[in-house]
Amino acid sequence: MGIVFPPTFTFGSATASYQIEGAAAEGGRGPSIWDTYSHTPGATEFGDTGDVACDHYHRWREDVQHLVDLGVDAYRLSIAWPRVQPGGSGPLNPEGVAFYREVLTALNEAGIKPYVTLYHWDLPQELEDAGGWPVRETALAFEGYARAMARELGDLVHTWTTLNEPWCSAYLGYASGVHAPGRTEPAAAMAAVHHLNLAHGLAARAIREELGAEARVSVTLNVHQFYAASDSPEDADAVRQMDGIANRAFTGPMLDGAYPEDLVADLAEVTDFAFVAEGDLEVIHQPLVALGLNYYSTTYVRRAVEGMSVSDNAGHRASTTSPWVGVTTVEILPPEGPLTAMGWNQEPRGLTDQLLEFSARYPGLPLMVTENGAAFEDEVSPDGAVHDPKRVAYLQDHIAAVAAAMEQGADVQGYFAWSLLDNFEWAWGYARRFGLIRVDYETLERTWKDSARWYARLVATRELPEVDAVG
Ligand code: PNW
Repeated sequence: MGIVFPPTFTFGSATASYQIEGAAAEGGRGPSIWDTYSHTPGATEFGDTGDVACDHYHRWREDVQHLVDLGVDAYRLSIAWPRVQPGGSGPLNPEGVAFYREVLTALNEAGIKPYVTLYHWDLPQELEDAGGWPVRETALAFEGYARAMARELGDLVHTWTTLNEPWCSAYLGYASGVHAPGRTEPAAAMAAVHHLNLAHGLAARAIREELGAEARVSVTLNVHQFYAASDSPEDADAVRQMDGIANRAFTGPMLDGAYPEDLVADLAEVTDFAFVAEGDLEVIHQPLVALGLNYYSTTYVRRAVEGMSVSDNAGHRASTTSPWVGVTTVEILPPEGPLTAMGWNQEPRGLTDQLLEFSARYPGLPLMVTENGAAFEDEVSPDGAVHDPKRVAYLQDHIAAVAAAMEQGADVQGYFAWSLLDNFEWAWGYARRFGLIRVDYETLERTWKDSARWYARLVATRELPEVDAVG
């Protein structure tokens, strides 16, 4: 018999607004930084944009039916801020709010718990024009938006997630520039880190002010799971430094109430942290019902003499500017083993380690795996079936890794497969497919891959079957 998950464990799947909705200029939606960026020549693979994406805006009923057929307990979706508040502040767009009310109502009627992310990277363009995340006003605008959503949708949302992966928003958006808005300003990226942290705290507080102390509020981080290339103290220090800039820059203020001293010292030549105003750290340090972790792969680092590799295992398109602000003497080793189509390694033990490390460091804070999955070059059989054994093996091994952490005492409450559908994979456009369900971008037809059938069986039985290891 395989591993059995308790009935209280939440199995779900996840998407994000810009990656699936399309209808970019419909229903009163305003432009976001991803509209601007994806329409900039050379920014995305093949010039792909989210103008149509999976056309979920028009096909959402069908997609909810797929969730029903998968049998998932929960669905993690995000709200497009410019769809509900086109300018990022000021009046709401009733048509946009009505769209999400309809979707959320259908989910509730189907018994699927909506996990709603307020920010999965589609910042209203007007706010970027006024400075974007490097300026404090953006965090204040986010508080207003979060409060408005709590009022408008609070009766329909199971769990609120303030931000998705602020690491990507700050460092890919403002340091390496491979994500919108495509800026390459390391000092501004650090200001963005802080204003994203502040936005999280302000939003968490506002949601509880609107809905009561028992409102379920969380945040999702892409914690990088670093390992040292050797057991030398130098390489251990490389891990410490990378963990500081990548992970503790967020977990420090959010979970411990302060920026780590070693991070502040490491960044002395980049920033003096003058953007931290009196009282900010108290605002950011909010109680959470759970911490969301998005996990895909591991990263090996070593201390280098000078300069660092820009082949940084991030699976994004080449940039000459590093996302690793202030880091000049760390080298990221090339990933090893069978890689996914993103060029990411497959190392499930990293997920077990990460869950155990967080449960040891933050006892009493439940954990949720809010994204996990893999892109592979799926093949469509002549009969139309999509056999994706590598994705099945990846999911199998990583869900087993979650179970291993739980057996060792980690309080993991759920797992969301990324993604429900093939979708707009940011800078990679439609050239990378993460879906359980295939999308034909000509016809927009949805086809279940083998992994979708496999996942539906897992959700129904709660039992992880034995399969071959990752190959
Ligand atoms: C996450 N990196 O993105 C996002 O939350 C999803 O929207 C996305 O589709 C998924 O993972 C797969 O990529 C990331 O460069 C994008 O390290 C880039 C990186 C990490 C996560």
